[in-house]
Amino acid sequence: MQEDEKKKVESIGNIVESIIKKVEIVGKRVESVGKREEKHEDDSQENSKLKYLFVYNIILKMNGFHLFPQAINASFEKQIINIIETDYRFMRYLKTGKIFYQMSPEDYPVEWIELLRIIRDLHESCKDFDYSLQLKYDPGVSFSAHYDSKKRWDEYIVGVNLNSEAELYFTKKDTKTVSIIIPPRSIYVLSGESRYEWRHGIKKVKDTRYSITFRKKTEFEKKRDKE
Ligand SMILES: O=C(O)CCC(=O)C(=O)O
Repeated sequence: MQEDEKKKVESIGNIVESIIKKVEIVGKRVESVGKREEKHEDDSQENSKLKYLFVYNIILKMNGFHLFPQAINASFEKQIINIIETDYRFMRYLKTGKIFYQMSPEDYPVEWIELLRIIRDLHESCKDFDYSLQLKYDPGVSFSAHYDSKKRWDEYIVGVNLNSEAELYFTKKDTKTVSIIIPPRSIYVLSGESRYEWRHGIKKVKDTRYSITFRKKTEFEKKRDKE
């Protein structure tokens, strides 16, 4: 590479790095605003919903990623965790340390129906989910970066983050990793670029964390189900 080309690449690298730093700072600010707001938690989430959607979409410049902090209230969160902890119908233990079980709509508890209603209200494209995956992360457990299968799942993937905050990170070849702290009781959406162009993962959690991800099956997956 020519010397001046190298310099250009370096200076672009510096710019990207400074943008990422800004994203991290904004992420921390959003988090602390979130914490302050939790103290005054009530059921009218309309304002914060719009604010967070704006911050993440504009600053991250990652098309298709949405984060909705305080999407559910603390008592509903407790109810959901209690179900995950006590419903052993489908429980499996993974080598990675995660505990997980999958569900189809016919097995959804009523709370899952309510969750789907909340999700639909947050984002109109998040509907017709016919698969849910429950995960429990003990402290120190992580989920390495991956793409969710295009073949098996439709575009919109929704994650519900419960009990503790988590660091959700995105990686892409030749691009610096982007990390976002997602607070407990938040809901995130992966679609578009954030779903297809970036791999996502969860860094080792500090405290026990639960997540539920909702997906919509593709025709391929529906056929596979029947076999
Ligand atoms: O626990 C999470 O929020 C992430 C789960 C995930 O990435 C997956 O199920 O593919």
